[in-house]
Amino acid sequence: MPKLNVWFFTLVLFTFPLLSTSHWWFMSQVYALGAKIMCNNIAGLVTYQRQLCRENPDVMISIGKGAKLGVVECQQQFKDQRWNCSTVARDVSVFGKVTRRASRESAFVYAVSSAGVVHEVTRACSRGELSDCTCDTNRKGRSRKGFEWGGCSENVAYGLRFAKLFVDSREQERDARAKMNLHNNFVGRRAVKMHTILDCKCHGVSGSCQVKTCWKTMAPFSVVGSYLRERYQNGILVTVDQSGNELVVAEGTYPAKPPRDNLVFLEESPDYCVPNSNTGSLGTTGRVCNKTSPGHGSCGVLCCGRGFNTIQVEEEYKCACKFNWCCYVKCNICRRTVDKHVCKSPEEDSSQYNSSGRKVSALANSESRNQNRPKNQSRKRAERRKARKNKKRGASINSLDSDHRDNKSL
Ligand SMILES: *[C@@H]1O[C@H](CO)[C@@H](O)[C@H](O)[C@H]1NC(C)=O
Ligand SMILES: *[C@@H]1O[C@H](CO)[C@@H](O)[C@H](O)[C@H]1NC(C)=O
Ligand SMILES: *[C@@H]1O[C@H](CO)[C@@H](O)[C@H](O)[C@H]1NC(C)=O
Ligand SMILES: CC(=O)N[C@H]1CO[C@H](CO)[C@@H](O)[C@@H]1O
Repeated sequence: MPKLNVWFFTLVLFTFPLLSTSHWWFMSQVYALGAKIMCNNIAGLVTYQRQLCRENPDVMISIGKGAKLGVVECQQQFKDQRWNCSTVARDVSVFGKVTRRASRESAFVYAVSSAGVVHEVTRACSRGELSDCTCDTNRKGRSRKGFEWGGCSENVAYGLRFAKLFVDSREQERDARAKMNLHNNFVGRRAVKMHTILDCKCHGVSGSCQVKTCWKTMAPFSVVGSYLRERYQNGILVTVDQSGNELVVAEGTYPAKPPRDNLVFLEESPDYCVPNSNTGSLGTTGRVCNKTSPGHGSCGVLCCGRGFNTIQVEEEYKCACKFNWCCYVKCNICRRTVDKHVCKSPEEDSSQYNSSGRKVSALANSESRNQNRPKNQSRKRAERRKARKNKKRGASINSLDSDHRDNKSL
């Protein structure tokens, strides 16, 4: 039974078109439709979640937005990795089978989505969109540090409480996986709490700051995302202890609880190099990689040593920009052809493997890519010949480009 996934998916889909429409318009729809009907139509909620939904229909939108925020941040954090947090369209679960496995990646997905829920619920509260929540009323009057509390201090406590109630209530089992999920949800929620910052404004004659008012606010969600990414890297393999009640570090000499701010997982991850329907790995065939990067996103890492093909794609860019008085910049759209490097499929790389599927040469030579594409090779050669000819005639093949560049510097 895929936990998290179904409600997660429905909420993401459900709220996706709303992100651009007016909240109030949507809320009126919710009330028109009736909270009961709405809540009964979100697939995959457990009984307690349906109850929370009916009692707090306004919060449900933030939960959906929070789940979406988590997905977007996950994809941002992992865009140059073998596992890129890709979602699987038309699967009832957003992440396909990845989250069914108790892997490090699942740990991240749980943490970042529960963090997203805290963030969005708290934000909605600050914007006055939730009937049941106000700005943090404890932050008023004079602070110990001598400034005045003002504005709206964000009520992270409310966001934390609601996210815990809603997201954690999915875990109805008492097994190791449920414990893993609860731990990672906690890490995600705490990440938001840890990254609140003080925002201040000065008042007084010519900015003398005689009076300073401050309020608590949440850091941009990308800060939380980067923090959780680091927690992912320091994730800990755990197992349950003999009593079956506690998660303990798997590779310890004596049973030790995992540190509470580390993500935990129960199963090692696949390498995500080749598609595998059991693990939810999509493989890296066709992924765009960076030929010059030594580390993340490099062709060596992303293509798993299979090598890459170089393709030419046409790209649009702004050119011939002119500054107009006053005050805007007008540009043309130009096109140029750029080289992109995309990972080979295992089949294309078959020469590198012998019959038992083992790699023959550890050095999957990236230059070998040329052998597979004699056509493009010859085309390129022809282009080069043409370029040389043009040069002789005193005209650059890039004459169009250089014109634009000249305009730009005017
Ligand atoms: C993520 O990886 C999958 C599988 O290789 C690929 O289809 C998808 O385009 C990738 N997404 C991004 C944003 O790179
Ligand atoms: C590729 O990696 C290099 C080195 O890290 C970097 O300077 C360059 O901007 C990257 N290129 C792309 C297209 O991301
Ligand atoms: C395939 O290559 C591996 C590694 O080089 C080697 O150990 C293995 O014996 C080879 N198998 C065959 C059938 O050639
Ligand atoms: C592998 C590769 O780059 N193939 C391209 C070679 O060029 C033709 C057009 O001439 C493209 O269609 C191929 O995709």
